Amino acid sequence: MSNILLRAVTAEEKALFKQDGVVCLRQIIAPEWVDAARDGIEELRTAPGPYASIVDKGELLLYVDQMPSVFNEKLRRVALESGTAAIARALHDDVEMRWVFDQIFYKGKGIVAETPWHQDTPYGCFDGMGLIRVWMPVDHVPRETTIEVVRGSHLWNVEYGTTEATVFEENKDHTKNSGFDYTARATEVNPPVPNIEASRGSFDIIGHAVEPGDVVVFNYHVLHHAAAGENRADARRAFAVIYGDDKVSFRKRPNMVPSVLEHFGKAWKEGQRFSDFPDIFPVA
Ligand SMILES: O=C(O)CCC(=O)C(=O)O
Repeated sequence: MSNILLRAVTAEEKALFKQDGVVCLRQIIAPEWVDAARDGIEELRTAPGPYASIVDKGELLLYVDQMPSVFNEKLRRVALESGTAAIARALHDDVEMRWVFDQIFYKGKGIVAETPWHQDTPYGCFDGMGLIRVWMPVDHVPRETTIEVVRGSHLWNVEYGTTEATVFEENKDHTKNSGFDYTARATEVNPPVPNIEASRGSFDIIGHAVEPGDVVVFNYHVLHHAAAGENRADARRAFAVIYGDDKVSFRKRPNMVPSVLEHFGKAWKEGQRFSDFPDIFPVA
C-alpha cells in the first residue's frame, strides 16, 4: 500500500487548524488505508483489546477501545504509515511527530450513543500543546452524529474535569468495562465542562458530515462532542490517532485511560518526555 496522501494539506487548512483548533480535511486518506482501518476495527470488534469498554444491548452497541494499534497489526500500520502522521506534522509547522495513543469509537447500526462534551486533556497522561488527534471515519457520518468542536476552545487555557458517559451507567447490565471506567468521577479540582447542550447558541460549534477518506483533525485540548441519534444504514465507526511533538511530557491525573508505558511494564516520571521512549512512541 502506498503511504502517500491523496493530496497535500493546504495553507488555508493549516491556518484554520491553528485558529479554530479543528479542521476537516476532505478526501485525503487513500481508500486502501480506509479499508485497512475498517478491517482492523472489525477484527478487534470480534476480539476486543484488554482495555475495551462495551455496551452491547442489541439496538445499541457502543465499543470504545484504548490503544488498539498495540493489539492489531492493521491499525498499527494505519497509525504509522497511512499518512495520518504526515497530516499532523503538516498542521504543526512540519515538526517531527510521534505516535502517542489511539482509540476506536464504534457505534453500531441502530441507536447511536452520545459522546458527551469533553476535553481529552483530563483523560490522558499527556501534557503539551503539540498534541493532535486525527479522527478517521470509515463510514459515512451524517452531520447529526458527527464530531462537534467548540471553535477555538484549545486556546482557553483551562483544563476541565472529566465528563461521565452516562450511557455506560444507564446500561449497566449490558456494560463491560475492562480498561477504563467512564462512569467513575475523579475527585476533580478542575472546573466542570460547561453545559453546552443546554445553551448551544452561546457557543461557536463546528461539525461536518463526513465520508470515508475525510478526516477531522483537532487539537487535543478542544471541547468536543458527538450527538446521540440513529443510524439505520450502517455502523458509525472511527479510528482516532493522537500524535505529539517532542515537547509532550507525562502527567499523572486521577481518572486516566490506561497508559501505554504501564501496559509495557515501564515506569515513567512526572514531566518526563515521551521522546525518552522512542521504541514505544516512534516518530511517525
Ligand atoms: O467518535 C466519537 O464519538 C468520539 C470521538 C472522540 O471523542 C475523540 O476522538 O476524541
